[in-house]
Amino acid sequence: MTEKKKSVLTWGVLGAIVVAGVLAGRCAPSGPKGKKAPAASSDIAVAAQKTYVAPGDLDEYYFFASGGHSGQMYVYGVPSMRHLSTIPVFTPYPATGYGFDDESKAMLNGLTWGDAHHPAPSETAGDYDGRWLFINDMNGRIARIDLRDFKTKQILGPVANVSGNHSGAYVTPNTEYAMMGSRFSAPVPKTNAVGIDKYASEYKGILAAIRIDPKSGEMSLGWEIVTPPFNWDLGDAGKKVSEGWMFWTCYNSERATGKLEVTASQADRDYIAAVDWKAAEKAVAEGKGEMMGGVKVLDPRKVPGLMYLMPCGKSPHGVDVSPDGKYIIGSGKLQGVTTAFNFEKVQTAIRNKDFSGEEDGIPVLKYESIKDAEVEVGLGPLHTQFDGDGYAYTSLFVDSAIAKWKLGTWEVVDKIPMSYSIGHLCAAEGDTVSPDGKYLVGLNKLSHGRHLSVGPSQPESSQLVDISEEKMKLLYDAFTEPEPHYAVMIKADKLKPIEVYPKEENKHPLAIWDVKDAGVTRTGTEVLAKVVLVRSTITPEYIEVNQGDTVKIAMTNIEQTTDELHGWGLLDYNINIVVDPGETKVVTFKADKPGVFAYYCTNFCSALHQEMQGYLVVKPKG
Ligand code: RUQ
Ligand code: CUA
Repeated sequence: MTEKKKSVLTWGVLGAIVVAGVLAGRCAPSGPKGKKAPAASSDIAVAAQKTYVAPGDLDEYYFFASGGHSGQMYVYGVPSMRHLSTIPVFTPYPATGYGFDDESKAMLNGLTWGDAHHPAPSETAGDYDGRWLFINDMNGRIARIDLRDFKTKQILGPVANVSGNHSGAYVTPNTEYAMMGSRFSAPVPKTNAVGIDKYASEYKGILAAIRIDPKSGEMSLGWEIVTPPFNWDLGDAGKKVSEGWMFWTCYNSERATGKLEVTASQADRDYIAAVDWKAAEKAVAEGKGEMMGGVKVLDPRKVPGLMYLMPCGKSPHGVDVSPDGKYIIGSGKLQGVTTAFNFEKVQTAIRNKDFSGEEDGIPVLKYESIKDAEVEVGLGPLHTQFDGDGYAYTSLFVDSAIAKWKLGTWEVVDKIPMSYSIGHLCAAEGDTVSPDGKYLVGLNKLSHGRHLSVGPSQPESSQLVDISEEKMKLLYDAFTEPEPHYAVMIKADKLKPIEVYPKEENKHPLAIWDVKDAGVTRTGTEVLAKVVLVRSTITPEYIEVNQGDTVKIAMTNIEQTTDELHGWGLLDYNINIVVDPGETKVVTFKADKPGVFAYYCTNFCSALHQEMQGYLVVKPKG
């Protein structure tokens, strides 16, 4: 915010906010059942000022939250917490026509939902570089969103052998790989339908690396590692001193089946896997590994030095590497402490073969030898993020709070309650080599009573916390649709999104830029209609085909003006295309229903938007 704007805020808006704050104090803000004590009016005024983004002003950060089983990604601005956009990824989205045109339909490949969990921005030298955003889907898939236009460009998978891909899409510090892993171990290959009674011996876990082309971001199969049938949960890539290593948590190291909340809680510890991914790369290059389902699978027994197990509190969830790469933070989900493992000690233990056992030939490092501290953060530590001043922030699900603590001295310096039941948290660039501090968002699992009631299907609450000072301060409650599991916050000036597709970049073979070129051609029973969309006409206004024809409509929006989108809706054929300025989209369908059907522009585009319409006439057979 500029100084000038700030002073305007201080004397103008802030005055009004202070009054509002005093009023709010008097009327007691409606908390759950009205029992909550009102915040001091000065706190409200400060919070309001810190989150207020004046009309026309822009937010400082992009906040990308996964949409869980909605299959989408939500985009917010921080600090306003305004919802700016929804990026459809694994689910068709009529609002942008995603999943209706030939290209996006092919990408979804018949699936109509996904469970999208953990977004991971591309990195250069461990810092977000603003190019792409990767996100995993439980169904063995991973997607790449291009941050130049905020569109999903590629979906890879379902990847062979991976089952219940929860433990992705963590990227390595120079975006060499995005990761995957099986949460639901299964026989490999899955078609080998061995009964659950053979779980402990015949079912396998898989950890997988997806290769990313450094220029284009194109993803391809990398390699996989076969593991005991643990449930691989979350991960993080090593950075700086630990660069070249990848860490993953697991639960159910008991290899149990049935009621896991009981059966998978027998041992005192589970594990964090430490994988030397550069060694994996080398082993694959040397021809080690077995080809299974089109991907090279490494067996850690045959590649010594590839993988180690770090004992961790029972059922850990997040594993998070500190900005300098020195510490690996992991917690038993039901414990009151989180453990800071020391990467150097891990290396020493590996060198000295300081092992406490093994699992199917994978050495287990001695807990006492690799841990630096058990930090008394509070109950239910799930996930840790960092600021730029050497502090860590751990979400506490059971305590419903966030603990702030110091790396190195391990003292807990502050705690703030969350409403309610925080899952993950997201600090500004908080998992990079240079976190910004400033803001943190608590992604809460429950929101009851903190918003106008919308019936039983309740939104989730995301709470914005100021972490710029010693004490954390709650600034704002925002609400999202189900179900953000994880989020990332990127400095807004790192992204340079385009607002129209430049005409000269459109290389689509069916693009046309002049209404004179619009029209219908026929080859046998195949009809091609080249269509121009521009205010306020769809040219041609009339398309005639015969019943049974295969109709391909290629439409180009020839606008080069910001926000001038046009749509092409054909209700009777369930077709809904949205074309951005400068873009060409194609839809192919069989004209199997005879009759007269109107098509029309679905996006409000001009005073004569309503006139932007036409007719498809399908002449009956015979
Ligand atoms: S994540 S909270 Cu913890 Cu994939 Cu769901
Ligand atoms: Cu074009 Cu409305």
